[in-house]
Amino acid sequence: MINKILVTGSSGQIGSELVMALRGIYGSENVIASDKCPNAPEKIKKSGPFEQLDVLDKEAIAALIDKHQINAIVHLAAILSAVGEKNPMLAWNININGMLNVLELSREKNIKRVLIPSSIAAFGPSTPVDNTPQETVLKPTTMYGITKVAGELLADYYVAKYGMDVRGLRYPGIISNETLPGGGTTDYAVAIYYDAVKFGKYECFLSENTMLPMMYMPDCLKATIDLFQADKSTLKHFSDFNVGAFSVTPKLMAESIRKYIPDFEITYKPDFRQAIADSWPNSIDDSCAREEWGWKPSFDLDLMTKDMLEVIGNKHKQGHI
Ligand code: AKB
Repeated sequence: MINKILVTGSSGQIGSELVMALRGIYGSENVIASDKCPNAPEKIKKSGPFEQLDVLDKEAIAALIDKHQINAIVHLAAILSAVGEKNPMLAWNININGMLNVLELSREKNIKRVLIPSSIAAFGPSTPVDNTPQETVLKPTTMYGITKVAGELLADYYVAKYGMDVRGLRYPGIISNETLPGGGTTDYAVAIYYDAVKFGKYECFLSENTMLPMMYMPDCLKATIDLFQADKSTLKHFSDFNVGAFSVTPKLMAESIRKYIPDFEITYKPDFRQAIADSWPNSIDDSCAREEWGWKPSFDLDLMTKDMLEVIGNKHKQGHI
């Protein structure tokens, strides 16, 4: 039975919300949040255990596993695409060596289940762009993508060679209103909502028709937890599930925002992140996730826009942003 979960990278965009969701299911004391940065969000620190942890420090991870009698790990600590292109060796080191520390310790200490996300960044310019299949060409052109492909292969290797239970899903761009994303190419899709509320305008670092797969945080949490809890016997894949929700361009997102903020203005000033976005798919075929563990998203673009603007609008009124 899974009853003590360690989450790495718990102060990040996904971690800060996933920890709270997992604590709701498994009990606050049973979900150990950890992050390299000692300043965890207040709600994480107040609601349960938090430990400072650098995933490159294998001994420190081992000590935490022993201290808390961890038997499952959700490994979120990673460098994202844009930061990874600015510092490729940092991305390689954290994403590969950090992951190997988690996989090796999981093997040594008989950790029952490990979840390590991958990303649409595992795909590259030679991958079919529309309705990208589960099994397809994986030749990414970013260091982040290279680490994600290697990560998927490593995870499957540990499953096949050691009979371990390692799972993962290829996140699209994740949009949320609690913790800002850190250093990705899809970050515009969060910033646009904050700037729409605060300034009524946004300058986008991708061009207007750049189509990318995206997902709202409630669906991201659902996908992650559903895969984490899925009955192993139903899984044919392990570490590389495509998961989709909707696809969107900056222009379509601006139109969705104008339904609520009619004067919203968007301008475009593509930077180095355009080349990254251009190497990723437009849309994702997630039929394997649907068949093997019942994946089904709840939010489309307009439903998400309504919720994002409500939540961020309230934060703005209360002077929090
Ligand atoms: C990024 O933009 O780097 C991430 C991702 C798609 O994995 N959000």
